[in-house]
Amino acid sequence: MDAPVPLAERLGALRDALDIAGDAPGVDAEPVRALLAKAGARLALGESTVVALAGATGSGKSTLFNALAGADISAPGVRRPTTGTAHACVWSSDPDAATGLLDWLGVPRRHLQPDVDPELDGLVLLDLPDHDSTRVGNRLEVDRLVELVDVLVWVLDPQKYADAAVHERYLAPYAGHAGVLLVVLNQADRLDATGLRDCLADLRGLLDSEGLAAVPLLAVSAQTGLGLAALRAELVARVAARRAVTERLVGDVRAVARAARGASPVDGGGMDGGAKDGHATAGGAPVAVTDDEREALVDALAQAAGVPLVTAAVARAARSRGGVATGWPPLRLVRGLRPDPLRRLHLTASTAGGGARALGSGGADARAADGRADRAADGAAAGRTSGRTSLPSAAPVERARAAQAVRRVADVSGDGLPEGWRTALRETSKELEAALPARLDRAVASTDLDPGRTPRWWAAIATVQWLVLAAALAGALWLLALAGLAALRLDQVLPLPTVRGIPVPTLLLVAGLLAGLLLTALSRPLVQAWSRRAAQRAGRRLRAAIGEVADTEVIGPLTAQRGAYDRWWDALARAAR
Ligand SMILES: Nc1nc2c(ncn2[C@@H]2O[C@H](COP(=O)(O)OP(=O)(O)OP(=O)(O)O)[C@@H](O)[C@H]2O)c(=O)[nH]1
Ligand SMILES: [Mg+2]
Repeated sequence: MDAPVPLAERLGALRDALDIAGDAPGVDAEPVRALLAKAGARLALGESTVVALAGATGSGKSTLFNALAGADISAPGVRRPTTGTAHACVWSSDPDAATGLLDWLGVPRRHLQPDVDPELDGLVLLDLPDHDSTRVGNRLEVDRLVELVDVLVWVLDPQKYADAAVHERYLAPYAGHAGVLLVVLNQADRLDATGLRDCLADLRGLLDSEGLAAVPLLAVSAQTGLGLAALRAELVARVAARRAVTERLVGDVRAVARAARGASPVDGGGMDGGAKDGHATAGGAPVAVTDDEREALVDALAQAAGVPLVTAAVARAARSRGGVATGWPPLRLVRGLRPDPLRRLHLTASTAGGGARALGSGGADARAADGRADRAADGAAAGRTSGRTSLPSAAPVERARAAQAVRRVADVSGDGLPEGWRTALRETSKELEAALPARLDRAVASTDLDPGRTPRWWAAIATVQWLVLAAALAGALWLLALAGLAALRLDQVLPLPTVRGIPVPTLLLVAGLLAGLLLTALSRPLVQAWSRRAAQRAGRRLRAAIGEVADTEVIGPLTAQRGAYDRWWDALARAAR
């Protein structure tokens, strides 16, 4: 067997658990907090051993109490019920210490033993009201004190010793930390020898079946004094060991830790949520979101963020830039008048300042962008730098796909967890998903979409374009001049040079025009290829930006929450060992 784990270590593990996941969604940390508070308070009050006599009405608690105290402190009942508030009898050479303890216990009726038997020094004996009282106050008082005392002596009597209410509610829960319990069968004088033997055997069997085999069972008679010496010896042993406080707390820690491991407010969890037998995979190997799952998420988010629209716009912008660089000069003019497809989406190819600007002309444009924008950040920023795009809102299908992908990550993160925690992860994923459109839009808006400089040698094409255009213009002017001379009947004055019979000005005009158009047509595939590359580059950058959003806004928080559950589980397992 392993060495017993000290209380301090267990309490430390509980504190760790709280630090790690006390605030995690779906974690019911309240019982852990309450126990730590109780343990702190009780340990500060010293090592006195608080023993309570508990039991049904008329079982003989007060008579037993008086017999052990050797004085009539608590009046045994002639009329039932009698004891309504707890009484204390204190054996202590340091009565002040006991006073603090009794204040904490909330027991005002106290009796100080005048001559303290050194064997019992440090014993605080309580006579409790009846747990089965018709008075609610009595029952509440019992339940309160049962939680606080170090040792519980259950006083049963021959009539009601098998009462299911006592066994289920008060005895069975201590299975596993029997050190807290002691069971006495009082009024043994009322039974004959065989009756007592049968009764004891029956009760023993019952206790054993409840996992309380280690709990001592004593037959006593408060009236005749039978068995009182043995009971006293039990108490002396516990008082001397000065372990009752820690044993009780160890029992509490184990019970609370076991219950808390599977508990969650979402499924109403508690002890039966798979906590007793332990959950198979929680606390096991860390759950990781695979690359494929991440890719699927990034795909869905990229769609929802309008990445295809943006890359198409980048391609158009690049084609337009390439056209301006290589095209026939007059056509460039027309191109220059067309709106920039990136600007229309409030996207720019500018890298200045690291972020794109909303280039909209004013409020109306900025409001149009609101489908995907963070209203909170909007404010009066319309038209100013807002880091938002004017991309249309994601279509419902895209939204749904993104939500599904996010939920998938939540499900993967919740693998092997109790249902309550899985549900809590899903709830978190919904919150994360709701914040995504604004984050994605910002990621797109701050991505550098610059198609890049057009290749240098394209300048050569531009020069040739100008040359052939100049040739065409020269031809045109020449022809115009000839037409003017013809009108004045002077066309025979100047000789008209020809090349193979074709007049040079005509040749200049036609060849110049054809060459310009041919050059434009030939550079088209070059521009196309270049713009495709620019779009691909922008697509990669956008995907990286979206991937970052997926990591920080979805995968990160969900795996962190999962990690908190695992570590909560581990810490509680350490506490419950
Ligand atoms: N024969 C016999 N009678 C006992 C014994 N112990 C207690 N009684 C009697 O049983 C009756 C009830 O005893 P109490 O000590 O008042 O019982 P209690 O458990 O304190 O009852 P509540 O305070 O009502 O919860 C009294 O009349 C006692 O004299 C015993 O060992 N043998
Ligand atoms: Mg009583």
